[in-house]
This record gives sequence, C-alpha cells and structure tokens, in this order.
Amino acid sequence: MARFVNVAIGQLGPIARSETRPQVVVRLKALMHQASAMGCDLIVYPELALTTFFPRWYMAEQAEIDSFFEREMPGPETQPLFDLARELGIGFCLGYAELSLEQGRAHRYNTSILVDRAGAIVAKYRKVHLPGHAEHEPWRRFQHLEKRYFEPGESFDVVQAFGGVLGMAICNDRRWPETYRVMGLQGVELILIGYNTPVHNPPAPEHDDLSLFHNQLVLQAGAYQNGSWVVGVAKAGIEEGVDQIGGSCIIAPSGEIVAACTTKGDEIALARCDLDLCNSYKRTTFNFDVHRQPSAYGMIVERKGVRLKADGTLFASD
Ligand code: CDV
Repeated sequence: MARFVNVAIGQLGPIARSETRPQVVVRLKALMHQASAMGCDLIVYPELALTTFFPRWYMAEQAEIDSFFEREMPGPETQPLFDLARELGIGFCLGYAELSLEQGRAHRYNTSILVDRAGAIVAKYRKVHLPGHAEHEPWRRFQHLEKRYFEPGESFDVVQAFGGVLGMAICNDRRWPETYRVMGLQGVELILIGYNTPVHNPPAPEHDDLSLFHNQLVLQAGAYQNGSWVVGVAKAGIEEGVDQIGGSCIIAPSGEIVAACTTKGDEIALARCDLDLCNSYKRTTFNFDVHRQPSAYGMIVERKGVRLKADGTLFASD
C-alpha cells in the first residue's frame, strides 16, 4: 500500500512584538484552513511560531523573558488550533518556547511538537544546536541570545506517525550533518524543520548574500544523504526591523525541491510526499548497513572541536 502524506508548509510572515497569541493563532488557523482545502494531512509551522523572535533582544527581567514562553501546551490560547486540527483531521508541527517545571526547577527550551490528526501530541523535540551568544553584545545590530534564554535539548528521536518514521529539528540544527544522520540511523523518512534566519549574520556579514543558498544547500544535502523527505519552514520577512529569509521548501529523498513558497508572508505550499521514495536511496547509495564505516568516524563523538598537531599543520588523532 502506497504511503503518501500530503504535507503543507505553513510559512509565516513577520510577527510583531505587540501581536498577541490569539492574533497569531488566528493566522495559524487560516493557514490550516487553506491547507485542508488543498487535501493536506500535516501542516508544518516555523520555529517559535507563537511570538516574535524574542532572542533578538537583551532582556534583564526574567518575567519579561518568560512572557514569551508557554507553560502548558495546549494552553487556553493555543487550544483553538488543536480543536481545529481535530475538526479538519489534520496533523501539525509547531515551534514554541517551552517553560517546563522539572522537580521544582524551571527549564526553558526552544521546542517543536508533532500533533496527530486527533489533536494529540505524539512527539516533542527540544532544539539541540542553540546558535548565538549568552551575553549582551551591543555592537550587533540585533542580538541572538538563544544561548542565554534556552537550555539545549539532548537527542534527535524519531516517532512512528502518519504512516512513516518522522523526526523534527529546529533552525540552526539544519546546518549540522549530525542532525540528519542521527535520525537517518533510526530510519527517518520525513524531517520537519522550522526556522527564523536573519539575512544579516553580524559575526560574518560576508555570508549575508548566501543565506538563502546555504538554507537550500543544507536541507537538500540532509535529505539526499539520508534518503529522507525534508520540510523547511520559515518565519520570513521584516520582523521588528530584522529581515528574515523565506525559502521554505519541501525536498524529496532525491535532494530535489518539489514545493516552495514564493513570498515572505503567510503562505501555504504543498507536496504529496511518497514515503516509499526513500527506499531506493536507503537500499542503495545510502544503505548504511552495507557502506558505512563507523570505525573511521570515532572523532565525531569523541571530539567537540578541531585539534591540530603541535606544529599546527595536520589534524592529530588523540
Ligand atoms: N534561529 C536560528 O537558529 N537561527 C540561526 C541564525 C542565527 C544563523 C540559523 O542557523 O539560521
């Protein structure tokens, strides 16, 4: 039996700092209605999709920081999205800032959830690769304080859902091959990735002209090298004065882009993802059991950063 999942990109345009959760949920619901009319099974929203991208500001008061976090999911303001999903029989993937109380201590994560067609949360992912910096750096045109406001997540798990093996990653994770490979080793067939990517990279402005290219490059490589579908979804446009890339797209296991958004606003693009298209890649070129050589890859987990030999010329093995 064919395993098709009709996946919709639920790209968002900018969210102003003054925009409330209920106002954003109205936009998310409008996208869900459009996706439903197009025969969608699963709609994917961006990273931190309920508020403006708040790590761009240094905030000293924890209460102000916490105003961007969700203490429950669904909560009263997000419940209408879950209700609509159940009514329409559509699943969704949603990024948000999670405040979780664990043994009396508060923990804050940059999180995505996968919700099934019945409105039940079937998987939660906490962003592993947190970019940016932990201290206020006033020389930047805008801050990127994810390392200050979030703790990193700990794993890339996959889940059986929508008739296949699904995984999630968030924004900066998509630039790291380890993200895809850890899920690839669990047989992932569909990877859902929301992002907020400013065009301007303060520490490396020479990359600015390449930001859309780098987005496609890593999403396409991750898909092909692991024989998986990949869905990349932007929060795009000029948000509080910061221009964020669009470039939302769906990539087949061949590495080809099969659907893409064309604006930097709220927009749907949809692809019929045949999960069985993964098979020919997973069984041939990227048959891990046959071709991988893990004994040669030890440094990947033993070493965090680059180590040079004392003469500085060659990579050393420990
Ligand atoms: N939200 C992100 O993770 N953004 C990063 C930016 C800071 C480079 C990204 O990798 O797109």
